[in-house]
Amino acid sequence: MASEKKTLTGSRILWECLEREGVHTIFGYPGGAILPAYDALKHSKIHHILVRHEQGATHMADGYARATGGVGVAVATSGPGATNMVTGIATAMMDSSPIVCITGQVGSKLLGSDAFQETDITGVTLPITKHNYLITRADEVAHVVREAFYVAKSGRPGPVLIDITKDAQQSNAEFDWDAAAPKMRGYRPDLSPAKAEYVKALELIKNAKRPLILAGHGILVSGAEMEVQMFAERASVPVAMTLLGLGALPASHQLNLGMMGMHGEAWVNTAIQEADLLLAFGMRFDDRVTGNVKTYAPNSKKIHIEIDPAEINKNIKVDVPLVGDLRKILQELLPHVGAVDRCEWTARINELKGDSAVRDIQNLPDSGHLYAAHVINDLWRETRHSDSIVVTDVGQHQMWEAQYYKHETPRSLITSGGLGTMGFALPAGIGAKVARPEAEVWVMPGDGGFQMTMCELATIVQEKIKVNIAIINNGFLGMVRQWQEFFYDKNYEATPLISPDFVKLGEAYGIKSYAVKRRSEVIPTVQAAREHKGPVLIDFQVEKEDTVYPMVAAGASLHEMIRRPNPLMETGDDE
Ligand SMILES: Cc1cc2nc3c(=O)[nH]c(=O)nc-3n(C[C@H](O)[C@H](O)[C@H](O)COP(=O)(O)OP(=O)(O)OC[C@H]3O[C@@H](n4cnc5c(N)ncnc54)[C@H](O)[C@@H]3O)c2cc1C
Ligand SMILES: Cc1ncc(C[n+]2csc(CCOP(=O)(O)OP(=O)(O)O)c2C)c(N)n1
Ligand SMILES: [Mg+2]
Repeated sequence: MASEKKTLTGSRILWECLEREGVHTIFGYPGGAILPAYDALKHSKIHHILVRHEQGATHMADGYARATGGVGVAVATSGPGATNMVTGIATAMMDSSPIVCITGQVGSKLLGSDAFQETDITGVTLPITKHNYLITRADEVAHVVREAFYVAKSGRPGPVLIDITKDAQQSNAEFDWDAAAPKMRGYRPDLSPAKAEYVKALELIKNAKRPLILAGHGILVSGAEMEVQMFAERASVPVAMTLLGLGALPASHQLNLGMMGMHGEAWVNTAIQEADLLLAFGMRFDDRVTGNVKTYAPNSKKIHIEIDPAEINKNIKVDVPLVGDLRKILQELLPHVGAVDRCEWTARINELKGDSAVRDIQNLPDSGHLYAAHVINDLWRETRHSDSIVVTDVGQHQMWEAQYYKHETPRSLITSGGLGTMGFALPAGIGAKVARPEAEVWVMPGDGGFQMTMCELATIVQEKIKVNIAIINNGFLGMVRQWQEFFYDKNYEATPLISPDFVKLGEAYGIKSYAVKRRSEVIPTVQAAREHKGPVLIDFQVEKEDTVYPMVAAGASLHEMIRRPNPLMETGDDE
């Protein structure tokens, strides 16, 4: 669009800037302090999706961002509308997801007077946003919005909040898009390593006998999937994945070892402990990944490629930090990386893999019990050749999904990793489907997490959003029950959970709904859901007291994993 100056209200400038940023859909909930902006939507092409709770709006924006890499937008009123966004903002912050949250605020003259629905939301969200702004004048809107989008998506992405007073929305200002271009002198998202660091890294790579790539979420953010695969193949380096990195390298790739960490594969964790060189690509050594840091990978040198300097040496001391964009750094490294024979190391890893059959649940005979692993593995087999996205909630089902759904493509798993936010799946799944309407979206919550945001079923119906919902219903807050089983003498305090009849609930919203209790029913029901044009809800009633194996207990060393006792004795009920 050609640059021209025109006089508009702050509200109209807001939407016009969003349009120019490429936004076509926003997720929100109105109220008094944001009403001028809602009123001005009539002048805009932007589609507004009415959510049922502002937390849902933030997770939808987050799901939208994670499905595409673009910026998701959520809108709320002041006070309770804004505070309802806090969990979603913190979720996006922990997982480096670019969202922009716009909140109405009381009139600028009332600020600080405890006016009706006044909350200092910039104060509240200061530690959980990458940056936030309070706008009190219409002439600030354009440059703040442009800056907010730039900050949200550049460097290490993250959430940005814009709080706009009611008078700033209502009053007029001259709108000049070009003049509002971001100019941020102190903000440097484009760092790159010094030449000497590259030399040191290449030396370590050349001399390593037992190297491992730790593949993280930064690969997806950077769009470095190809470069990582080329690096791994050229130097014959096996690859271990973080939860948020899954899909960065196809699960079926021969160098892909699977997930690391607390519920990762035992052979992956042991390989990390035995490695002599760790190449951390866009991952931040979360405590779910390292176990006890004192005993973490004691014999290895470490190269950390990471865009955020604050992550270097934060959890794990590294030998060579390469600070900058992963893709660009790998492009620099690749021409200097040569082929190396790693027969011994590969043989050792294959030996470690040898005892993995204990988790091969898919090949167990049908005992009449329905396990979450069966459901997830069957869902994977049915959807593996389509462009599908699974959006999980938090808990046992999340870990089983990571273990049994083999992600072949980037951004095909969307999950809350760092904050572990229950209630994430349904709204984030809505956001993902809005962002990628051509994709087949499977929302996979537990019975606990689903009940935290199930109000968004109405959003699905009102907006005619085709998602399939696979509730993994075990009658428990399963992951907490598992910790009680292991560490609190099976004292199941506050973890047994009753739920409504999910089929009736779905039907009350006009959603086609099924209950599945037997393994033989899984595939036909998944097929029926895929064929149905509208949204579908499936209540998978699985084993109540199943356990996620293997597991590193909190504080234990990474290789000290609790293993499945016997594949045929899954639960107390079974014995
Ligand atoms: C119940 C539960 C159990 C869990 N168990 C496990 C487990 O067993 N295993 C596991 O792996 N996780 C597990 N997690 C998830 C874990 O908590 C972390 O969220 C996850 O390990 C983080 O992965 P990451 O470091 O790859 O991603 P992030 O936390 O998103 O970090 C990505 C890093 O990449 C950097 N980055 C971003 N963009 C770029 C770029 N362009 N170039 C370079 N760097 C970039 C960022 O600055 C950041 O440091 C679990 C979570 C829950 C809720
Ligand atoms: C908002 C929130 N509250 C509490 C927790 C702690 N928590 C982690 S997993 C879990 C149980 C989840 O239960 P459910 O959704 O049924 O999934 P399951 O583990 O049974 O698969 C709880 C309570 C959390 N992660 N998020
Ligand atoms: Mg449950």
